[in-house]
Amino acid sequence: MAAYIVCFLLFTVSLVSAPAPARTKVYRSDYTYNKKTDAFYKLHIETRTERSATQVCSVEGAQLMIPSQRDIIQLHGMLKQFPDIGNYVWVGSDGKEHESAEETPIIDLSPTNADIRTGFPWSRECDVVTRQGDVDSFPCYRQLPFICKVEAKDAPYDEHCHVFGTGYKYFPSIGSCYKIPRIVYSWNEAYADCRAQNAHLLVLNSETEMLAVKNLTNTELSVAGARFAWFFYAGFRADKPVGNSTRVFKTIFNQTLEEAGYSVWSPNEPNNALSNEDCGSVFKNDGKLNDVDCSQTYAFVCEKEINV
Ligand SMILES: *[C@@H]1O[C@H](CO)[C@@H](O)[C@H](O)[C@H]1NC(C)=O
Ligand SMILES: *[C@@H]1O[C@H](CO)[C@@H](O)[C@H](O)[C@H]1NC(C)=O
Ligand SMILES: *[C@@H]1O[C@H](CO)[C@@H](O)[C@H](O)[C@H]1NC(C)=O
Ligand SMILES: [Ca+2]
Ligand SMILES: [Ca+2]
Repeated sequence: MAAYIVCFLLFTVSLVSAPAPARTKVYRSDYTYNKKTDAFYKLHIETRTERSATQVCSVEGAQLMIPSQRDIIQLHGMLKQFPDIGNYVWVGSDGKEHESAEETPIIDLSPTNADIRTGFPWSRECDVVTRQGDVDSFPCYRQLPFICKVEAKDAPYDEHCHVFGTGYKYFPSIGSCYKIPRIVYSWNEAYADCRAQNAHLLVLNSETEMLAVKNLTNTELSVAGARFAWFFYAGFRADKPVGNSTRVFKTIFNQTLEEAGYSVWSPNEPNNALSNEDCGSVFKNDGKLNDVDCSQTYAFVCEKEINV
């Protein structure tokens, strides 16, 4: 009964809120739109150095938010949902000098002002916004949450592949678009990133598709920072085995590899090295499958079917 009432209310509300605006502004599903600034935002609560944060924003088609007053209001609202992530968030430089928010230690081993002026990397300061809405600075190598922003007019959308991103390559023989984002992530992060772009982690459905993807992984420049450069995360992983039953690998669409249409493992795989290789990857050399540790960072392939 209660469920019925909720359904009814939702239905009524959706009727009332129609008609929708002529063109709804949408971007990656992990970005929030702000009408006042006509821009999209994502507060990353995971911590990174300023340099690494800049890279993540860029891979998402955005940039580290250079804060205007309205942007700071947006950030303030977002921060309220996360009372426990500390007081500082990396933002892009507004070109002005700001006070350092870091307290000076009693014994100051940090470089002198002279060092700062000569630009030693360990003394470089980058901009943060505090919970109170002030712009301060912090040593750039510190790991902090960060906020990315892209103006609606600059937010990339690929009309052909129907994805929120650039650089997708269409393979007519497969009917899918593929991209290797220029960043390395854990399996979960890679899964989330493809999904947010309206794509998904690669699922191989045929030998032909394997060959096309092998071509892609062998022609694109390798992505720096991977645990091993010759593996790319793909959209399958093992269920936790019950008792001593054998592990079953399933795709992100809940199919076995056989059901999906491609199940050829690289020689001696899956080997479950260190008993923790529950995530799927494709091997650059032969295009075939390998199990890897889900927490390691690897490059990955996003896929979007367009003939459906
Ligand atoms: C990849 O595909 C291109 C174009 O179809 C082809 O010219 C090239 O030889 C292929 N490369 C590999 C490594 O298969
Ligand atoms: C599981 O392993 C245990 C101990 O290694 C063994 O006694 C048992 O028979 C196995 N069960 C099955 C279903 O293979
Ligand atoms: C996945 O498939 C299995 C067997 O085909 C089914 O029992 C299970 O409910 C499915 N899981 C989800 C989340 O759909
Ligand atoms: Ca596929
Ligand atoms: Ca393995």
